[in-house]
Amino acid sequence: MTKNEIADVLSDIGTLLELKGENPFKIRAYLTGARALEAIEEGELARLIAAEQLESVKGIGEALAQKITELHTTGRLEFYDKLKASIEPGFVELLQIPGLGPKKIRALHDRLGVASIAALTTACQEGKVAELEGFGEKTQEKILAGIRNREAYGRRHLWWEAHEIAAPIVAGLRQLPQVVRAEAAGSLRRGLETVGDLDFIVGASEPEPIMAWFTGLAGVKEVTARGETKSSVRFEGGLQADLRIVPDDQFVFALHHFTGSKDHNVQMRQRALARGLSLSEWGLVPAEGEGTAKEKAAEEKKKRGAAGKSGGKEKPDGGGGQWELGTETDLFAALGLHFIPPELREGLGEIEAAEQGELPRLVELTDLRGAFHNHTTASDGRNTLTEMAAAAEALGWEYLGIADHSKASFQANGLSEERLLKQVEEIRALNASRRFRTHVFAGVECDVLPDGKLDYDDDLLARLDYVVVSVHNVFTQDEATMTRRIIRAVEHPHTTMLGHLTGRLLLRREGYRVDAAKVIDAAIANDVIIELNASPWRLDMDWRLWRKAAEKGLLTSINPDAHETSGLEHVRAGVNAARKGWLTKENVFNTRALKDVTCRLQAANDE
Ligand code: DGT
Ligand code: CA
Ligand code: CA
Ligand code: ZN
Repeated sequence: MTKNEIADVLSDIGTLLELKGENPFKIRAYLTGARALEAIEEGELARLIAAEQLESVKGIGEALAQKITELHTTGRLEFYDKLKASIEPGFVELLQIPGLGPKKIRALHDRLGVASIAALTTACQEGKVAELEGFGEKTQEKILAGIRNREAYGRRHLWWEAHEIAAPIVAGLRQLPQVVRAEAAGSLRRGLETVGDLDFIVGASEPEPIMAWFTGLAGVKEVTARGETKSSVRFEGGLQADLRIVPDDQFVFALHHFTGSKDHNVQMRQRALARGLSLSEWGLVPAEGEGTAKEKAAEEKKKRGAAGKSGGKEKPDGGGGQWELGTETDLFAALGLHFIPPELREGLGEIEAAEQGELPRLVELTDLRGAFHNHTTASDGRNTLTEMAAAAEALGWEYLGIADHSKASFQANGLSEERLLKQVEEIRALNASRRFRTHVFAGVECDVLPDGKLDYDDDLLARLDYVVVSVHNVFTQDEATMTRRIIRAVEHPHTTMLGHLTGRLLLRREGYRVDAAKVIDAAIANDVIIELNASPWRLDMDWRLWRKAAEKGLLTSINPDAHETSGLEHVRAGVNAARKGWLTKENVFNTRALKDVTCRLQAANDE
């Protein structure tokens, strides 16, 4: 196990012990141990364990050292397994409600006998929770809202989490000898920020062994349907998945249909009908009762033939008039369209653009050359500056922007002026040492105070390479006040980019109210970048706003907001969102080369 995985286990133990009402000193020892572990480097941990010197680290005592060693060497901990098994399942569920920590759950249990979400709902509705000491009306309302949100969102899952389940399944399907082609379709393929269920499409001649493999997957909790060519399963964690197996000559039609979206499909079918064709998940055939269908189809085919592009051909027997198309590119071409990337298939004008050859050349993951807005152990990150730099180098990035929290974010261990200046020195020294090929930019994620002022003096901000400004508190302001507050921060001469525009947490928390159009205009007017926060649970600013904003001239930066080395890879989720927002490489700041980035940051500082 890595040090961050071990730290997760220790924090988890702390939470579970607290749920059990254990001794607070014992609980704190685990949390302190987790923090201490995060602050040392991976290599250092291995060395300390080998030398049996873990106890020399401040915050790690004998008992903890032993547990860390066990986790590090075996990846397991008996004590932890037993502890987990001893907790009522309803308790763990209660932890998922925002605002409910172990202490409150304990109190609810001891004083009201609450041990499940259902019991808690009743207790809230009867007003009993509000009467408890340390709770009150407001807390009760918040808990109820949390439960309602959970119900409303409960059936959807973050794209990232769905992808982590789907990717190995697609890979596994492709390994099966009967499988010709396999793909994950649906909202996952379209890169939507949340996913309702997974839709696997397989082209194969012999479905039975594939079905058996799929329904027998290790993570499958329940098989909800099992047919000859279609099965549905539910995984641990509640995500469901449909598998459809079709003869390979239908694969393209099934893939297109089940990729959706529904709106896109409706428009595609209308387009087909207007050409005398009928498009469905089964194929593309002349529409019934349409005299000119075949002629129109033939005409279209001739055009495509002249363009010399696609490999589509009619079935040799020609009997049913079924089109045999090898790829989605052929399918689109059969309807006179350029290939439409799945991310754009939302029925928002992509078909018109594809007809006119005006689809954008969408930004790709490999276009990124670095990323801004990343945290380290200096604030609330879990990897040190050098670990983050090493990880960026391993990704082949030319640069990495560090942006730890500012002092007003005390709950995230925000940096005082002195600590920030010290970090800037460290970064300059790291760059000078040439230890990594990746250049590190010294920045900060500076809190926007409730009145729109920034959390540091201008003199200090001027010494940084760049400044991300973000709202982290007082979310309850009305829309006009919040909009004024953010615009004031955007207008600050030292602001380089605006962090997470709305502060939303997908499936957990709505964003604060803000007039996005006004903020976008202010950002453009002040040459400020608005980030596309790529954290899988943020993806903020929302993709639905990007197309228009970019047309007006807004620049974005796909920022992972990484709090550990693995978080840097979240840029992939950001690229999905950017693509859904019709963005090209030119719209994204961190596709630029190091020298161009340096140039722009310096120019902004000299103004
Ligand atoms: P999700 O699962 O809620 O995140 O969203 P999708 O888009 O994956 O939706 P899903 O799983 O219900 O269906 C997959 C695709 O199948 C959907 O995007 C379009 C297609 N589809 C499903 N039902 C219909 C329908 O009633 N009409 C049309 N035109 N297409 C449908
Ligand atoms: Ca789906
Ligand atoms: Ca589905
Ligand atoms: Zn933030």
